[in-house]
Amino acid sequence: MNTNRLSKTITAALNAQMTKEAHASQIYLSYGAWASSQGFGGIANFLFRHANEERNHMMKILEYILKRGAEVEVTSIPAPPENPVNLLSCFEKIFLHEVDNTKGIYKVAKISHEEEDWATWNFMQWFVKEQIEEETLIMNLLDKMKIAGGEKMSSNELYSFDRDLESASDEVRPAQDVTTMKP
Ligand code: OFO
Repeated sequence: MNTNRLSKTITAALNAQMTKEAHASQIYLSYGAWASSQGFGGIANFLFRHANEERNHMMKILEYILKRGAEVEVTSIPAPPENPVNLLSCFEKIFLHEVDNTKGIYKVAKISHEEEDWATWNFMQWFVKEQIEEETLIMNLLDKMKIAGGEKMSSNELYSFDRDLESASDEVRPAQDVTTMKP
């Protein structure tokens, strides 16, 4: 008896999105390492925490695929892009990565809607909401940086920006605590 509750198309789309979340995690990880090497310990900390968050998203999709009786396909992750040239470009690049990830999520949501797979459509709504929060978070940081002078931020501004991110709230929870019911 076949107990798989996901179509081939939706399984492929979910697996692709799972890899995209893993890629997002690698991007945050590599930018975090870059920030740390530039002396921005607070920003590095923020980016490392976010790398964990993206990994949790990857796990959330993996668990969902398994829960629906379909097959998980773990593939290689594309390498992160080159390091940013400065802090402003770091957050601009992050914003563009988030927008790209949002597009991936919309794609899965669209397919689930077309297939009338309401379980997956409902599952994807958590990600739709999460992307709004993430885009807003980065947008706000970009606004702060622009107000503080953008590329020409003074060392004082850079210092307080770095310090602010060090103490920003940390909502990352270990992957094993994150479930579909308790995201
Ligand atoms: Fe997975 O939330 Fe950002 O990209």
